[in-house]
Amino acid sequence: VIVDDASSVLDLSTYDPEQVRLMSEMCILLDNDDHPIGAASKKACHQMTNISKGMVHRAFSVFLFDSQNRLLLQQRSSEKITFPECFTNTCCSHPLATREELEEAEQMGVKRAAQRKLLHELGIRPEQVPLEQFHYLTRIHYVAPSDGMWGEHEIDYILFIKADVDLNVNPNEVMSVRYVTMDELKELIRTAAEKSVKLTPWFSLIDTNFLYKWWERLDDLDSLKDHKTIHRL
Ligand code: DMA
Ligand code: MN
Repeated sequence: VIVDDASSVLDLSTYDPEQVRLMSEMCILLDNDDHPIGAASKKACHQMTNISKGMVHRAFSVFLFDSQNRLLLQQRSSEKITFPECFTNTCCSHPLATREELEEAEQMGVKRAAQRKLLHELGIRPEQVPLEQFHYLTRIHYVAPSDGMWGEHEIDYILFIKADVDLNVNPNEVMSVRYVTMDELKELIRTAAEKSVKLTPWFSLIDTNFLYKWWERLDDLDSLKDHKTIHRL
């Protein structure tokens, strides 16, 4: 299946041109059990009209911790078409429908995509985040509307990495960054609504269901890895 944009009539002219350009990236279409069944543009994958028909794509979410075990958060830029200005985990995106990023052995495809986007969004050089240092924990399957037209419907690979990195933030992607301790993140989330701080839905889901039990065991993640289950949240 190749879904191209001929079938997609949504007008993007009111959005940021760089973010519009990225909407033509080709994402990996999946069945509900994470088997690739084709490719479709990022634009098509994130349209609620397609999501309502069951279209689901592959994604990853990176959680990067420094040597003091603090988590790097990002606030998405106002230019983002989905979930602008929301606070979220270090970096999220999609492996592309290319040979390199489709590779499933050792989850090399999603790890390559993670390295590519850590550089693109945050300016983190690949040698500071080597592929073999990503810990793949598990997968979550979720659907979440953004606004009327746009949303997410993904099977999301959760990747943890511990690394001290140099940042060179891309302002088209990221409005701000901040390292937080566990207590600081709990406080941020507890007070988010009253302070009008917006959080992405996937970050809230991971926070509620998994984050702290993994974070407490950062130096011993192997026993927590679950590569069989797709958690339907
Ligand atoms: C998509 O993230 C991935 C997840 C897990 C929601 P994104 O909207 O930040 O993707 P991109 O950076 O490619 O726009
Ligand atoms: Mn997506």
